[in-house]
Amino acid sequence: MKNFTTETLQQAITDKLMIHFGKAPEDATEAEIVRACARVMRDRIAIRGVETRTKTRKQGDKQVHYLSLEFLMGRSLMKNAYNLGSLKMLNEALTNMGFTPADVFEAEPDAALGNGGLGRLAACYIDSMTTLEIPATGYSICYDLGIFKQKIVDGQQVELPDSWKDVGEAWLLPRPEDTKWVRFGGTVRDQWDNGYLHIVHEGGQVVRAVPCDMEIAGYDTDHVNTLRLWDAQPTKQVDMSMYSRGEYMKATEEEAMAEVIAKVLYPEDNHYEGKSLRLKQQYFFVSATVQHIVQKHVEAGRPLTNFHEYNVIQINDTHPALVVPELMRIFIDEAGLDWEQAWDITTQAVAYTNHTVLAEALERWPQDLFQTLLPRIWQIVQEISNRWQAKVDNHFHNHSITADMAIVWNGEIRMANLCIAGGMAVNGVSGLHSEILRKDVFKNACNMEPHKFKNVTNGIDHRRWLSEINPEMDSLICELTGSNRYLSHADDMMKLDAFADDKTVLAKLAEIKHANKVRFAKHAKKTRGVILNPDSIFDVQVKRLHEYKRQLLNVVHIISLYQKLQDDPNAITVPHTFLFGAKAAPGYQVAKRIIHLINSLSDEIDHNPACKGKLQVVFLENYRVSLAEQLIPASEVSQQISTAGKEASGTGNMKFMMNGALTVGTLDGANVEMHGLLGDENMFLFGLHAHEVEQLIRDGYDPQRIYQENATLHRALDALRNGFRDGVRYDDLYQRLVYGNHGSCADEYLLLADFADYAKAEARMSATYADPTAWNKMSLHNIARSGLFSADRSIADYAETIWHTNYRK
Ligand code: CR1
Repeated sequence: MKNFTTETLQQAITDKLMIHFGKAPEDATEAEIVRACARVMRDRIAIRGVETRTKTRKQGDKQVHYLSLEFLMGRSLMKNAYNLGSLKMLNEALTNMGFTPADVFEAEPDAALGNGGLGRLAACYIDSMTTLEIPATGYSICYDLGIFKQKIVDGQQVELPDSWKDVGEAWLLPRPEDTKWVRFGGTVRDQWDNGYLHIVHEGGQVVRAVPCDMEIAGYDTDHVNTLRLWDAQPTKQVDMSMYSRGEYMKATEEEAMAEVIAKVLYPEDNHYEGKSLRLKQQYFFVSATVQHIVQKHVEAGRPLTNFHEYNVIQINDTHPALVVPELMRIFIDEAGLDWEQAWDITTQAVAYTNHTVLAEALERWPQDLFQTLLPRIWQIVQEISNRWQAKVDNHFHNHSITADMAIVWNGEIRMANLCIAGGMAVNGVSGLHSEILRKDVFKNACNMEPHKFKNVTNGIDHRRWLSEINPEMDSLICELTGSNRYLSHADDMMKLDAFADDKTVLAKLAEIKHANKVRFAKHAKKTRGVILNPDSIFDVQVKRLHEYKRQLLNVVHIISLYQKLQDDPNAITVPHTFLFGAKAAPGYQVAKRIIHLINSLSDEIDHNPACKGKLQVVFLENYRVSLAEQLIPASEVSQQISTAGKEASGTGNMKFMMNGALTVGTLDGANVEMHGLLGDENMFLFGLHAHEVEQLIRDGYDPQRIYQENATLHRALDALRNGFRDGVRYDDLYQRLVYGNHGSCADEYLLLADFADYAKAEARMSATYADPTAWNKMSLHNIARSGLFSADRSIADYAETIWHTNYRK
């Protein structure tokens, strides 16, 4: 199909505006123009989608089904125009119509159907699967409300609803003809029918799952994939007989119960919430998806015995783990296969990605809740569990190993063990993380079935996270590498290494960074009224707020700098701006206190004349994909300082590296691979290694000793107790670090143990910053070697080692 020209695009947008809103361009609001543009793009992609599906069907290609409770898509207008090769035309068309393109893009709400890394990863992966022309479908829930909007009021986080659909709906294509029905509760019984025993599951509540598809265009390809978002709707209409009897509430009860399933995304990141509504969400989208996949396979005229040769189901963490018993249910109850056949197919079709080793994030559903809500699935899970346990017993003859690997144990269903038993592959998301899974978290399972355990290091969509958001850098890379080939072959960026001693190139790099900083400063002033100094170091920590990510370590270090500056006004020679952005889960009190602390400190420093032009702390409200897109190209220092062994991979780290920021970080997650590419000389590494963390905890960690011995640290921590200008004291955080509180041991994440080394790394970083040539050279090496972290590479790894599908090379 021919590309848009500026004229055809302008005409198409004008037509949409008139048809949908009855408006001429000059009368349209920005929201209306966004919707009109989205519809035009959507139509174009939808046509290609039909062609892709026809081709896939004809060729009989194996399909990938990527299930995730989160897809953190962000904005789509610029992305789709970019992938369709129409971004330039769109900019011109909008300008011709009297709009400022940047304002139009800015008016699109983020589709924020995710919390953080896990959801954003799914979004990057669906882009790469499409670009690599793998027939793939993403499946999730069409939440009404995405992750909450964060407002800071008196230094504290307040959550507001995020209704993204008003405008965002323009991307969605409802497909009521593909509706599925999902049953909750009810009873299960056997029934004889013509000599055959049947399972009858009846009663309870049936919810309708209606697909709303978001079509995904790839880069430089006609291939289109689909992100299928299931919306929940009641089966029964409002009961008018009840209504007419005056029982208004009761009449709408079923309707309300169904709709609540797709109402809101759970805002916990890296944390398990054992709520019944969450379990309903999981089964709702899993059941609808599995029904759909099996139906398509059967409709293609194929026997179920070769299901796994044509389908692979990748589950993003354990949230979609019910895929395993749901496949079994459909194969056995609906298709009449016997248990062995069904299990054989299932265990060859499913693969599981683990994203965390944090104990509080591992899903374990209480048996009674599970049993009531999903009676038939519960029966199947029990049988899976019994057979698995027999196998384990037979292999190890060891009670404690049997207990460790059990699926149903002590009145709980352990979802990770279910995934290991029911799948053909288990992968971690970085080298270190996968090693920890093999040697520690899933050690016994790995002993029994070592072939299942793999690693696929995470990656990011470098077209969005570099080329699209940092256009000057994109031009420079194209110029230096001789073409734009790097967009589909990210390792082409390696060619930049050859320019490490080229003064002109280094100067150009610095110029681009500075211009990005100026642009961000303008944006921050306009949207938040914050004044930033573009001649200071932009030292950034943006990610979800979590104790293991150690924002508090950063804060304590800043306090120590602040105190140093009070003793000696010349202590800081390079002006330093620390930028934070983070949402805290609404129920995570400690995380909320840390946000409050950052704001108190920011206010304190702002009011201290000795800090003027030298030290500033800024908390950026409502950190999200679209803010990251503005901030990352302007960042110089990337803080990746989690306790070693805790951050499975990190993906923000990759985005910063790719945009030339230098990392201050621990040897954790994908930082380890980064260090392998960069060496000590191109990043600022500090802190305990994962095995040392283990060792220290085994030997008995004593933060009080460190507190007593390190005077700088002692003084900085004391400042927490005494509080700041705004009168707020942080004795609770002080207690948590030095003595432990609320049932937590003292300094669980070893901030004190790593403090001294962290301060040294920051000092090395500041000293290097004072030498622009050295800095720019490091920055260049970072960009050059970041190609490994392209999501295209990750997806190629999945295709080769787990999915066994073809892909565009
Ligand atoms: C991890 O914490 C990783 C992403 C994506 C997160 C982070 O280190 O980069 O997943 N884990 O793999 C998570 O959300 C539920 O677990």
